[in-house]
Amino acid sequence: MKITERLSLFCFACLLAITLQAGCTDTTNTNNANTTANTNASSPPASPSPAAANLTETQEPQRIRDMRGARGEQDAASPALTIREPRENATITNSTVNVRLDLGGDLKGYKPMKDPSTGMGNHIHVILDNEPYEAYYELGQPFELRNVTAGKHTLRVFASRPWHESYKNDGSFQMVTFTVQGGGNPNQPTTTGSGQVMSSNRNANNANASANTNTNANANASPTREGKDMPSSTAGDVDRSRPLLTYSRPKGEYAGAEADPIMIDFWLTNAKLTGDGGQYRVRYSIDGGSPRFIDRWQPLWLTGWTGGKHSVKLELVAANGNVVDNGGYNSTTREITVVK
Ligand SMILES: [Cu+2]
Repeated sequence: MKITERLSLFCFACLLAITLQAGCTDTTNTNNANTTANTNASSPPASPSPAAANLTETQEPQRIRDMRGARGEQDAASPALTIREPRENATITNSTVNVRLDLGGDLKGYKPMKDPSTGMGNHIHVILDNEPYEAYYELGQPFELRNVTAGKHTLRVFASRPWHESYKNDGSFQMVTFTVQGGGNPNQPTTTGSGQVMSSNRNANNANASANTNTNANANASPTREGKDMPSSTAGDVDRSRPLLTYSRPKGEYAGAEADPIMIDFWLTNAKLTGDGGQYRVRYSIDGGSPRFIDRWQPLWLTGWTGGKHSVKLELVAANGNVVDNGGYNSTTREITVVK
C-alpha cells in the first residue's frame, strides 16, 4: 500500500510538472501570438476545442457557499425517499409511467419546490435506466415518464439541493426495476410533463409520425404534471447488492457564473471510496483526457472550462483498476455544453 501511495504521489507530481510546463509553453506561445497568427493566417481558426488538460480542481464557489449558508439547517437534512410507484417488479401496460414518491426522514425543512422567481429549489433527481436525470419538484403530483419503450427498466431517484448537489445519506437514494408491456414509439423521444424533451431517440426516422404522436401525447397529458418523453432505453442488468455508481452532474448546458467552476456529483451504492475507508475509486476523464481519481464521496469542482462541447466520463473502479461491472451503469459518459 505504501509503495502504491508513493507511486501515486510520484505520478501526480510528474503530471503536475508536465501541466505546469505545458502552462509555461502556452504562455510563451501567447506572447508570440501576433507572429503566429500572421504566419498561420491561411489555416482555419481552431474551433473552440476542449482543453481538458487545463482543468483543475477548485473549492466550492462562494455563490454556492452563500446559498448553503442561507438554507440553514436543512442542508444537514437526511431526506428519505420511498418509491410508491412504480412498484418493484411491476408490469405496466402503458407507455406513460407515473413516478410517485414519498419523502420522509429528518428533513429539517427540506422540501422539493421550484421557486417561480429563480426557477430553482430543492428537487429530486429521477433517472430512467442510465439516461441523464430529470428534475422533479412537486411531489404532490406524479412525475410522468412518457413514451417509455417496452421492456425492463430501472428507475433511480435521490434528493438534491437547488444547485443539484445530491443528499448522500442512507435513504436518499432509491431504485426499482419494472417492466413496460406495449410501451412507446421507439422513434419518439421521451418527454417530461412540461413537454421538455429529455433526449432525442436515436434512429428517429419518421418526422411526421413523431410529430403526430407528440401531439397526442401532449393532448393527453395534464399540463400541471411534471414529466418527460423518454428516449428509447432499457435497463442494464443491475444487481442491487453490487457496487453502483449513479452519474448525476454535470448535465446539459452551462452559462454565466455556472459555467466555471462546474461540479461533478454522483451517488454511490454499496461502494466506499479509498479516502472514506473503502476499496473503490471513482475515475473521471474530460474530453478523453488522462484519467484522474476521486477518492472521497463529495462533489468535485473543476475550473478552467473552455466554451464548447465537452465529454465527461465517470467510472467506478475496483482496487485492480478495472471498472466494476454492474449492468454497464458504472461507466457513464455525458456530453455537456459550456457557453462562454
Ligand atoms: Cu438537480
